[in-house]
Amino acid sequence: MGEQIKIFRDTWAEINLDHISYNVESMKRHVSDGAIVIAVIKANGYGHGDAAVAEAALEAGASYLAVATLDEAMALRKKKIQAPILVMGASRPENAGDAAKENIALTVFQKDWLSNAKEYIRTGEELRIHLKFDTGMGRLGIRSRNELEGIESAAKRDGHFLIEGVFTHFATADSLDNHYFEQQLSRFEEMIGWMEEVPKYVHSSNSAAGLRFPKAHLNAVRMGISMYGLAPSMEMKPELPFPLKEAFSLHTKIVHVKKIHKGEKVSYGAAYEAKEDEWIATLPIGYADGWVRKLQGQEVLVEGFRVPIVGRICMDQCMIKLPYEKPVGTQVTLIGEQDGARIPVDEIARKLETINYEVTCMVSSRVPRIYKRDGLVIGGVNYLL
Ligand code: PMH
Repeated sequence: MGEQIKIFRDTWAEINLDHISYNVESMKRHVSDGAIVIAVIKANGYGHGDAAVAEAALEAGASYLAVATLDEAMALRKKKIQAPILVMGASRPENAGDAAKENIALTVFQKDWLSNAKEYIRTGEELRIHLKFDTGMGRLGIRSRNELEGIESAAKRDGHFLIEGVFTHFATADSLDNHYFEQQLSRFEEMIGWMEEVPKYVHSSNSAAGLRFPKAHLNAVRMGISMYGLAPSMEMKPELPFPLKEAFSLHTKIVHVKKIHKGEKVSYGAAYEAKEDEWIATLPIGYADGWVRKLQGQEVLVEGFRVPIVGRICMDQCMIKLPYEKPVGTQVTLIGEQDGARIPVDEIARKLETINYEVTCMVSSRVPRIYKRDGLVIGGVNYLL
């Protein structure tokens, strides 16, 4: 960061790193004594950018990073991120040596995996592993005492592995009905009781459990969506223990403006027809940027006023209807704040009948990310260049 970023296009996502810091600091204060914050930065930091978010989170008090794949962890190492990293998804045993070499911890839940993996770890090197328990998510993990004992003893017998952690994942922590969450937590506690030795990190909480259930903090909380300032679910919003500050915003600039006459058409299918003389502006953002076709009709902000997207969204462009003429170069905000008005990520999620997680992730790598601190640009990434 700090270097000048080259962008040849007027569409960009802006990431407010002060908000990431604030969210992490708030969670750090909120978690139980002695528990660490693991910053979840998989999927390019939920679309915000992996390295920039990692640096901000570590500076604000997170002490561990988590990603989904070994490639994501390797990408962070390449960007000189030195903090401990856990790969939470499945990795190939053939890559155990690559992970050990880069001091990346892998998730393990099969005994066979261990016997295959040890062939790939050089003598003198040790792979840190976190055992994953399936307590009810039904995705990855050890389910029985038999499996656990087999894996734990195999890992301990072999000098290539260090069991650094054990974890599980909640399926319903963001739902106000706590029944299934309680069931999963009890099962996790029961399974930990089966271990010969409890490892250094015992973790179960995602953002929802981190925010709602101190008893599930154990000694690490995996903070994903709330770090980005977004609530894990709509129903949880009224009971957040501290306010969250959204970090993501999306902007573009008008590249063309024209007046069209009553009856004239706009975009593919000629499906939009002017009802009167109308000012139509073209924006250089489309579905290849993640601004998907279903967002037709969604409003955007121009000088703090809401105006609609009209006609079909194209691959690289879409059109909006203006109340009156605006010059080329006028900034348009698709997500975030402008002149006191605001389009939150959740509004886009609602329009798309999805969750906020999906919205920031879907803004494609064609859109550069710009990083701001104290309102000033301090760096950015253009994934194309
Ligand atoms: N831990 C694991 C194992 C996860 O899969 C996730 C998010 C988190 C922690 C962080 O959760 P949070 O963002 O709610 O804080 N995983 C996913 C997922 O697989 N789909 O959406 C979010």
